[in-house]
Amino acid sequence: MKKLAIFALGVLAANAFSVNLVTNGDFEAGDAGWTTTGFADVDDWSSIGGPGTQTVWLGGYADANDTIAQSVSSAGYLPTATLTFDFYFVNQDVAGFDFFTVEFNGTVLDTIDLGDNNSVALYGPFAKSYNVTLTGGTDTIKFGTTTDDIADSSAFVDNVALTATPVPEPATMVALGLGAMAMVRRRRK
Ligand SMILES: [Ca+2]
Ligand SMILES: [Ca+2]
Repeated sequence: MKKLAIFALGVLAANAFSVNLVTNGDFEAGDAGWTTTGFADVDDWSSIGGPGTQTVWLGGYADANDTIAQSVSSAGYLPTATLTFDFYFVNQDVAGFDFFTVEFNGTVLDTIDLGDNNSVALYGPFAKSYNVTLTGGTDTIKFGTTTDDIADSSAFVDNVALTATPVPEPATMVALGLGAMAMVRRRRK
């Protein structure tokens, strides 16, 4: 019973204090907080993203190598975190030469083939979610799209969040412990 109570409090604490470390993850402030290369284009793609109007477009032209990245400080946060975002793509290829990648601290978390049936159709939104490990220092989220020289597929990203949990303060730990003990005592009466 005591273990259960402490576990329940721990879960409550984790949920109550989780925070998003990403700045301007919905791109409504343009590319503020983000670093872009190539022709990564934050603009009004309200027919694709949302809520809001601003979304980032990667690819969509020949020999594209577009990236958008953001570094955040994870000092004071537990290592276990979740990277989430909304993903859309326009398929415009016949042989799978256009790719979207998700990287965290230089490690590729996912590679998505954007082209294999030349449908020129919009797919999405797909709610993407990845478990990541924070360093407690600086962590970098990066999205990229590469295309070959014909049939130029596109990727769109919106609503990026890196959800982390602060390391509990000693005072919080004591309070949780006392709370758990109090719960156990009440149950024993
Ligand atoms: Ca947006
Ligand atoms: Ca292509």
